[in-house]
Amino acid sequence: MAQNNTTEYGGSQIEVLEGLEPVRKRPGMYIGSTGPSGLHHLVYEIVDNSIDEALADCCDHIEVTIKEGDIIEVSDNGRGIPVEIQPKLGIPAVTVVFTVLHAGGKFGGENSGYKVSGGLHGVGASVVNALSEWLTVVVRKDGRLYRQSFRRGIEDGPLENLGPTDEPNGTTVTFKPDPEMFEVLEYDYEILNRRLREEAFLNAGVRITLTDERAGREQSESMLYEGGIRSFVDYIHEKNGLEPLHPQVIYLTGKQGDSMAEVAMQYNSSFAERIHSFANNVETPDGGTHEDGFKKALTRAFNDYGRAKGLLKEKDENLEGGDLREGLTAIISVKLTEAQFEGQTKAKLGNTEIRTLVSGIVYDKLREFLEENPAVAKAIFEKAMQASHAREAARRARDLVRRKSALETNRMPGKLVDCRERDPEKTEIYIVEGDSAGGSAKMGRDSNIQAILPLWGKMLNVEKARIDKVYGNDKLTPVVLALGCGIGDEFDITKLRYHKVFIMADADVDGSHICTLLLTFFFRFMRPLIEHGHVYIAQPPLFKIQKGQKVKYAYNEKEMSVMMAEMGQGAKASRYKGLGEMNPEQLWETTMDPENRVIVQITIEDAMKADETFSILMGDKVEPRKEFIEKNAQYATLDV
Ligand code: TTJ
Repeated sequence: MAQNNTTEYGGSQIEVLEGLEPVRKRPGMYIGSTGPSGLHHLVYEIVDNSIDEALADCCDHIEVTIKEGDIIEVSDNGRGIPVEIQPKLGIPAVTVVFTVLHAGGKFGGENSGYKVSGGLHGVGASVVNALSEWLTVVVRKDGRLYRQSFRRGIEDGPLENLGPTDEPNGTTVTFKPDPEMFEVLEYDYEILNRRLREEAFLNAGVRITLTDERAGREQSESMLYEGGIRSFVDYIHEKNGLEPLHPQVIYLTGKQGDSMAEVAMQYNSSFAERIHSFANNVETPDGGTHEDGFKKALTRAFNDYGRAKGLLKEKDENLEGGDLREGLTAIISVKLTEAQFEGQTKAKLGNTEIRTLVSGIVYDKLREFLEENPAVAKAIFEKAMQASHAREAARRARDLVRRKSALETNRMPGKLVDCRERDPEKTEIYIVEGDSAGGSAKMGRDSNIQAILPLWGKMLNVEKARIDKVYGNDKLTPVVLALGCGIGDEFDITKLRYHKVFIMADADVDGSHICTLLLTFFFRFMRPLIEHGHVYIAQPPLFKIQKGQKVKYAYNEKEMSVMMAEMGQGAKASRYKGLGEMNPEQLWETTMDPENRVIVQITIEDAMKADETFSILMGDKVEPRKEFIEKNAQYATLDV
């Protein structure tokens, strides 16, 4: 709050009144705006005074009423604003509160606990008075009733002593925002409700009642949260339908000198970070030292705990802060004597000593909590580990997309055996597993329209190799280069070099893994390729059935037995172990000849299934990854 500048004003009432003129000249300077935000700010400014009284443990109920005509009434059951004459000004203290700029909240500072009112603007009741067409304050104090009224900040008359009353102590302020000052005058119940609920969370045990008395929209809600910011976390989870990961909200608190900090936190099964920080009950949307201290300590506490308990192995890297904040809802609230709000919008706390205070409290208390709650610790740790893996995977996916310069060149992969025809509509590419199959395909193809791209030779055992490593290195770059249309958000279907893209793999487990891998890759990084129907599987036969000069091919066992029966005595069946076993003519005849071959056009559903299979193969849970990756790379809906 501002300093006590009362001496500057001397004893003259005229001088005091002049003090409020700047407020009416430049209202935006004091309340931010003269739009809806400023209008609502008037209410908070008055309520803050009652909150101060509550923080001094002298008030536990604050009532805010929107009356007919958008008149606001704020009433509390505190001690009542002092009415005795202020020696320096020669007028009652309550009059000073409403007529002297920056005079609010300075009474009884020593014994009143945390003096925290006046956050974002912190301009006090006199500013509200200056911007009100009229304002009336009623003080109930020690069985007596006092009243004073103002118009546009100027007293209607002196403070009146209205005589005895049975009512308990308290203060009531009623005001009507000045139409000359505000663009809009209508109050929004929901906006007030939201902010007052926040105040109720931030000030545990204080009941705040909001009532709308305006005709046709009468409603009222009383908000009291004994759990304070713990209840805030519960509320956020309930309101958003979020499932907590562990039963109790973790509550960490401590103080040092005049400052205190409290943190309430709980993880849920979502992936979003929901951290709200406050300084002196004012939200700090841009964070600041309190939030920094919290994040730093959270990361350190979990990593140290993980190392100590062997949850993180020697070779493992530390979990990053972001990993530990996935699915975290946290409220950080600090109270300090002189909050410094920084930045253009004063939305960031700047007091450096608060960083150390918060990080110290959070680290120590969190370590303690984790020691005492190993099951909770484990659940959180595992979630963060998953986040870490997903982050790694997403990074690889992005790297791949970013490698576009290398992928955009007209350079063709060394192993590509291209066709003569240049019109993509007429051409086909066969992506073939293994060098020997590549050799047969190269010799057996129609070199006018068919291009061959052999992949990987034989060295890749897909079952053993972590498939994500395939993405991590350059194994798929030749495919991207040969197709010519890039990947991710750079994908351009008009640059496609072959309108039919065949995946030709062995009819065995390895072969099907290759298919799965390529389809997953297309699905994630070149989805339109599938959507436009450019992708096919070329199916080589499994059996050759021969009788004399007569040769037939079967694509499965059933077909084979039927053919055997048809050909009769002397027919012999042999099983192809792989594409490499076929000679060029056989490969052409059975798998590549447009007149005879068996091909399957891949639909987006097929690719989606491949993607699922792939993820199961990888032992991933699909949904969580999906949500995570969707944020990071176009077409990359799942983790790679
Ligand atoms: C200050 O310390 C001495 C006893 O009175 C304390 C005080 O000023 N309490 C107080 C002020 N309670 N409520 C207010 C207050 C309430 C409203 C609605 C508006 C204003 C400006 C002050």
